[in-house]
Amino acid sequence: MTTLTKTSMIAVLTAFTLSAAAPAFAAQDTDGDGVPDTAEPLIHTDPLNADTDGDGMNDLKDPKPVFADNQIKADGGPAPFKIKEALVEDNYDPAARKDAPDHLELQLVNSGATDLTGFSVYYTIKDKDTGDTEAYYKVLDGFSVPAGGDARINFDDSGMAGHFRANPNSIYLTSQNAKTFTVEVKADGYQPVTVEIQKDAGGAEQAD
Ligand SMILES: [Ca+2]
Ligand SMILES: [Ca+2]
Ligand SMILES: [Ca+2]
Repeated sequence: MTTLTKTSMIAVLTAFTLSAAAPAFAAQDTDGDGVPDTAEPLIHTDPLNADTDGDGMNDLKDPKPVFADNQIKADGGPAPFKIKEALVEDNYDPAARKDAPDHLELQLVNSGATDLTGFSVYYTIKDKDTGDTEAYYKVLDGFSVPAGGDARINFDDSGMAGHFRANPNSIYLTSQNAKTFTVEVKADGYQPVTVEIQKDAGGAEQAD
């Protein structure tokens, strides 16, 4: 009886091991955050970013993986820059001279006498119908705005300078509803500058 039970258990364990090994590919976790690639879209997180909202807590441990607290402090002197243009649709790619897929794009103009560096951004995306809200914090490594000049921040993951990764499973890209964006931009030493952007219903679009 004991032997039979033991044999049965081994059979069960073997079967379990085989079945556990079989879906190993399906359970691939590219960014190593403990959330399988196939599960990331279900919780609206990024399969290529272990900390989708940028709050320092990885997607598995984060109780709100797409809602970062605002880490931008309202301290410093008056900002010598302003947000001249803010887009979440109808983007244009000047290099390729054609429409670009919809993404968050900000044009910053620096009216000061020194180059600005040390930028960080906090932005929220609110679904106007459901009220669902996402919030992201990002330090813009390598981004600067020259004195007396301008520069653009693009959240489109194209890999070019001034372009930063955005969550592909955000409600911005997965829902057709109209949305409100609030954006707060800060340069080290200066107070943040904010802007609000409205997005029409219809969902974010790929360029033709
Ligand atoms: Ca993952
Ligand atoms: Ca992730
Ligand atoms: Ca997080």
